[in-house]
Amino acid sequence: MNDLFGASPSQRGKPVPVKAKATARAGTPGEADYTAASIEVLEGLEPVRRRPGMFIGGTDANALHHLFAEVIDNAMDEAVAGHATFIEVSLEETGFLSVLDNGRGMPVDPHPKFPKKSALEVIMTMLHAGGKFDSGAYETSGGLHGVGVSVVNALSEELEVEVARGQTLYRQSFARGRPTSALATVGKAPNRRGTKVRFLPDPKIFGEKARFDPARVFKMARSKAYLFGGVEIRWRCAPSLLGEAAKVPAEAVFHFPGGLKDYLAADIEGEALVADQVFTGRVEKTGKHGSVEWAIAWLAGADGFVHSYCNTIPTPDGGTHEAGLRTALLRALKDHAERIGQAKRANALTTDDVMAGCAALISIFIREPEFQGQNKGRLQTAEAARLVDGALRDAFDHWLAAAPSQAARLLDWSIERAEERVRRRMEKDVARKSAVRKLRLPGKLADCTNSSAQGSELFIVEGDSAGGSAKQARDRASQAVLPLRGKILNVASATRDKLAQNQQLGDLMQALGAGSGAQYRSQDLRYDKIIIMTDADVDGAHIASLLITFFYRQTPQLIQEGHLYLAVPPLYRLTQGAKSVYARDDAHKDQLLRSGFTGRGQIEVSRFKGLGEMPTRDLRETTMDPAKRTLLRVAVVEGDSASTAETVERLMGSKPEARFAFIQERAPKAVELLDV
Ligand code: 1YM
Repeated sequence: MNDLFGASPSQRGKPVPVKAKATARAGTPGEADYTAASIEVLEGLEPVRRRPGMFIGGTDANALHHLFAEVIDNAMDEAVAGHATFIEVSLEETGFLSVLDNGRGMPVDPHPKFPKKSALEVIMTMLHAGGKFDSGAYETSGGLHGVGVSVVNALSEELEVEVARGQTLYRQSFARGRPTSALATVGKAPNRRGTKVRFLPDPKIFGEKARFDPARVFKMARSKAYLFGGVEIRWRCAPSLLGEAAKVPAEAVFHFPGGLKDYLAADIEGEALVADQVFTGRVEKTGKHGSVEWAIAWLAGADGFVHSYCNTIPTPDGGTHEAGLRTALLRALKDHAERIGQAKRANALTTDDVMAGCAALISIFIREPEFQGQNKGRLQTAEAARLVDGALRDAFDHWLAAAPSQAARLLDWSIERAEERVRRRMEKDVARKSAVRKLRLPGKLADCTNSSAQGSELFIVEGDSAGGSAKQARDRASQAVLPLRGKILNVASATRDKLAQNQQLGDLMQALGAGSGAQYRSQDLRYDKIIIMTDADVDGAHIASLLITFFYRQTPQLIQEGHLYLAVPPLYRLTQGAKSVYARDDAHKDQLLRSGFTGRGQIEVSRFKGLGEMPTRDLRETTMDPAKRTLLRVAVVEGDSASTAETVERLMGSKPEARFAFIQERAPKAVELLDV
């Protein structure tokens, strides 16, 4: 393992965004900055083994890979702080995973509070408060958001640490968090420095079959190199762990000086973009503020994504830095629209419209980040929003101004998304409204099961007993039945208030679903045919005329469009032997009797008192079955609408003398009346 400590500090890469705490504070570089006292010790590791979920969020594959994240994050901290230039990750056939860096090396001097122990042993065997170090002691904090490498140690069957520091190589071994050897000097380490942590996760915690997934570890390691362009990450994996067609190589070196720009390019390779240029940039640390790096493109044909990071730690649940990104992009785009005289068009834009199809990577480095949520996957630090918003808004302003045609394309594209969004919401509203309308159907209505109006029929019947018969006789799929009780209100003579309060007519309107008067919408009508089915007597005719008047006054369009019908139930049944026929009215009955019917024997005549007393089969066959029934369509004679209105008013209106005059005019012709 000695030979792994290859590079010297002089090989360090370009300046890094965040300076090490000690360097920044005391102005003296290197390992002398460390004071063991800055490690705040809490307690032993027993709680970690007893309740691992409290520390790493579970014991599943995610938790297992968190162990790796913790270790590599410590090495990344060292690189980001400017002390290390490369990191090596190797996955061994035995299941051991090792991470090495060429940083300062973990401190090995005696710990002031525990003079018998080295700082290294304290780091590895004790839980530490609020991060690895006391507040302000360290610029970045990685890993499990502060739980520390001692948690990895506690959950490893075996773990060994090697430190090359002060020209000397040290080693100490542990099992399940307890030292199995003292910190030992194992040799000289001239021109070498750094830390190596090699560990095997404990099968008692993660299960016998738990193994690191090479592809996942590979991706995590490569991601770190993208997130911090100043580090080189060397990858090695035992070939036996890789399948034959493995996409993961046994060895690789990751070094991406282009940082997030390279990362995004790899992520969206082959995708068509809305604007051909990618919006990238970085703002280095200024004063006490952190630094920001981003790469953003808009995909023309695919869903977008935002991947955010804080101190190279992924924040899959977003947080304040993502919020800053969204507001910056929206505001800058709206400002740009205003500058080019398009403010009105851009007015309706929201962050969702700008973020649709937006593929964004954002990485920030700040001191003492605070994470939130079950898995600590959300950044909470409020300052991060201001940091990102400030950095991105200016930069995006410039980017838009510098490339007007790209900016125009992006603006148009976002406005289209906004229009699409408004359209979708309206469609949803309409769907919701009709769902609500359906829900509020009157209780008396026995609706049909077909949801579409096409081919559906509504039978309006008089009274509950007729309603019961009609419900039995109907075809449930296409025929609905609404029973009304007794005589309905006469619309032509009622006041508006009375009309509005009338429950029966209210039920009818609700069942129809299309509204009335100026609000009538024929596309909302829930049935194709509205069939008035009243008894074949004078009362039935009166109720039918009241209903027709109602439709004529309230929903004339429904009549004009041919939706209103009258059913023609029979008044008599004539039986001769096994044969039955039905007669519509007296004239029809007489005609049948005169013809002598056709069968043999005496003809028996029965008069139906009402639909409610008609046997189900008879009602179905004579009146409701579309294949056998007769329907009369109610129509307003074309070209004569003025006289129709006049007649309706005369017969149904509020002046009884008009009706009386009508009867008097026609009295001489009323021969039949004497018959009753
Ligand atoms: C393979 C994992 O852990 N490297 C590492 C860890 C530390 C240091 C350097 C380090 C930090 C400081 C001073 C400091 C750690 N230090 C501590 C503690 N690689 C890996 N490299 N000297 C060395 O922050 O001041 C914990 S880890 F607690 F000592 F600060």
